[in-house]
Amino acid sequence: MIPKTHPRYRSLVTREHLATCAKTGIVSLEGLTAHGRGEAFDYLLGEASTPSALRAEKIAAALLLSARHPVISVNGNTAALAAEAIAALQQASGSIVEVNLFHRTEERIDSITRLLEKHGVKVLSGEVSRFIPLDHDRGLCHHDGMYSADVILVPLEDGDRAEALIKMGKTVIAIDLNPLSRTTRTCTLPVIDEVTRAIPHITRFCKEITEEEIPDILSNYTGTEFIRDALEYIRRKLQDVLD
Ligand code: PTJ
Repeated sequence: MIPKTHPRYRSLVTREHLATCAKTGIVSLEGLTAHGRGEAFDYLLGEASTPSALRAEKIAAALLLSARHPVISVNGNTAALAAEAIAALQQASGSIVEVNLFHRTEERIDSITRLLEKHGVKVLSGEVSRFIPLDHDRGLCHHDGMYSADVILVPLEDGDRAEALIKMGKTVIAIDLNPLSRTTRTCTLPVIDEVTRAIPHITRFCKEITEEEIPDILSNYTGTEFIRDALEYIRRKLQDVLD
């Protein structure tokens, strides 16, 4: 049992939860190592949403609200960590939710879908095809989901799919704690924040933003500014320790 008084209580409980989800196949074993990498960057980012991340989350909300066909792509880690939060974001943004896995098996698709549905998410079902030109199973998606989407939110992406989706002309919002990852550098809008903080923030902004505000929110941003901000934040934090 993890004592509530432990200084790293939240982190330990999250790890325990992910380990349990790995035993049931919701999270892949590789997903556990991916989480560890995320935790390391979260440490460097102060384990809190930076002002820059909050600005990205507001822009993400505006992109989803103004989309013709917004889609949220969910993998094992995201479902395990944020199923309830995804239900709230789906409702606030009117997005379609599609399960898309790197380590794809039909069993994992089923158990992740069931977990999401238990928390109130409406999950797109039916046939998938290799609509995304990739050599691995993340290329499999639904015609009425990602294939038809104009804006796609991809939490904890594994890299090359963001690039393929951009080439298909889509606007890609990534949630990824690693400011140097290929996903972060390739996507349209990197949200450099922890997924369980980022999704509720985007949901809150979806509820707060008015239609009139959207053009202004979307008028002036580049993905690289959020990468610079995160790296600068980490640099200052390290400098404080060294001084
Ligand atoms: O469930 P599957 O089969 O689709 O597999 C999912 C994983 C996560 C294994 C797969 O997508 C993968 O291998 O991802 P990567 O390439 O390790 O990338 C995941 C990125 O997410 C890394 O840059 C991590 O820093 C980041 N990350 C990990 N945990 C979090 C996170 N970002 C935000 N919040 C987190 N909790």
